[in-house]
Amino acid sequence: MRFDAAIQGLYCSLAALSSHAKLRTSLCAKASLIFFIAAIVLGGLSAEPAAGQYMHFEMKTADANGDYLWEEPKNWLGGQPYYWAFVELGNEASMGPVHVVITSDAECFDMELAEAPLTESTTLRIRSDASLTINWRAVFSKDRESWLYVDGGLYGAAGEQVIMIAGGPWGRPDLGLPSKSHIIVGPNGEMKTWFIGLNKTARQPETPGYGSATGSEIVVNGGKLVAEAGLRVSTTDPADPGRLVLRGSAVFEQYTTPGNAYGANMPQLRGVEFWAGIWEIDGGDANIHVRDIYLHGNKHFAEGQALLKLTGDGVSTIHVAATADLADATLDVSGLDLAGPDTFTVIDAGSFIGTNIRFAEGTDLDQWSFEIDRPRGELLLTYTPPPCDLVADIAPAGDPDGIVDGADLGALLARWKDTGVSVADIAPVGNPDGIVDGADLGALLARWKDTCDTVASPVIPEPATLAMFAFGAVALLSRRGEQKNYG
Ligand SMILES: [Ca+2]
Ligand SMILES: [Ca+2]
Repeated sequence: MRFDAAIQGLYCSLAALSSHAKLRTSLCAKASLIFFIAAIVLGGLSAEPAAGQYMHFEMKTADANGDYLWEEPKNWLGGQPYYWAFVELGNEASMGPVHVVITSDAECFDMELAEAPLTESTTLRIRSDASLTINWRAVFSKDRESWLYVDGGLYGAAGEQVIMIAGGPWGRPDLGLPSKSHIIVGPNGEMKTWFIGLNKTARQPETPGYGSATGSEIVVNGGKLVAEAGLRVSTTDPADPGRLVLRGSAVFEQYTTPGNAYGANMPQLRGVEFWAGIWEIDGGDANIHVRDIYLHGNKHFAEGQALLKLTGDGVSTIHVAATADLADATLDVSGLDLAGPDTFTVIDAGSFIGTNIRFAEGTDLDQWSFEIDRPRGELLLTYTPPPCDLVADIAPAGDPDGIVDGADLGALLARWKDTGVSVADIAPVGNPDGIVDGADLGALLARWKDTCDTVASPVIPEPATLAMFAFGAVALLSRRGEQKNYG
């Protein structure tokens, strides 16, 4: 860290011990002031802007879309890139939401997004060819709901313990709205910092000035998320918890020994922590390598568990180098659509501490089971598809293939007018009448292209398809009739 930032960092470190955000900010701002006074006395930077200017980001004029562009560092603070600048995007002076696009490599010391009540729906986008580096701390949605799109890079300065908070504890109860942050990392986007917190809940409801932070989320759509020391998902309302979503080939990494992120009054980090939060992994292609995970109930209230939600057509393994503590967790597989019977490694850890995990309510236990292999440190999920029971799936004979198609139609027609016990006597369904006739043909066509997966919602063939098969059936039956006549 450079010298001037070190001075400021000293003040900010002292200030960080305070639980009062404004005090922290003002102390840090004071560090800026002291630095500038020192600089002026030394005669080195007398032409630089006054410290007060560091509190507000000077955006360029809005473009045709009404978006403000953060094109070059020189566009803010009098022509110099100031890595110690305090940037507020959406503050008291905005009198409404702002929409900012970062189009090149930018840097600042501290950032607050949607910092004041009128800034609801503020957006910040880091373009795919741009980056933003934070040198100390960022709070996205400090007061109000905001959206941050990371199509390029969002970085905490390398070697610094930079904290990024999504959903600050300053939500204004007077508006009845929580601060809520949405961070969306695009396919080529990368968010990398020392520590990430969702829905910071340092204050208790009885604390004066209490604000709620709920529903914040980080959605990684195939990009990369790195929280070196840890990521903590918390909430002030378990009915609207925070969530981390990994989609497609998203990468998620956490690897250093956790430290103490929030200050002296906060518990030690436990790597990747979910306090009544949702961890959703979609698609089965995510690449997850973390040091520790901790899935727990609500931090401040009795209700709520952490939810591990697996969706899509595959299961990604959570690789945990050290310990997995499933202190209080629910496993939701209702959104999983797997091809066939298989066993998947959901968690591959060095060891388990707690193993208090259960399926979500309503899970079909005939299809799903899990096993915790403590010696191996693995949570294994087994899927058994429902038995294939398609009334019209009669071919190949003796070994039906799970789909109602032309082979089944052929098998039925080959048994046309059979009486007695016949595999093709399928109608009336559930109470066959001992003859293979038009009713059976109709029952089969009504289940055309049914598979075991679609048996609950039969696909009705297009009228043209039906007509074609009806024609084919008549022709075939005619030939059968002819054969009979000549046979
Ligand atoms: Ca079949
Ligand atoms: Ca029948």
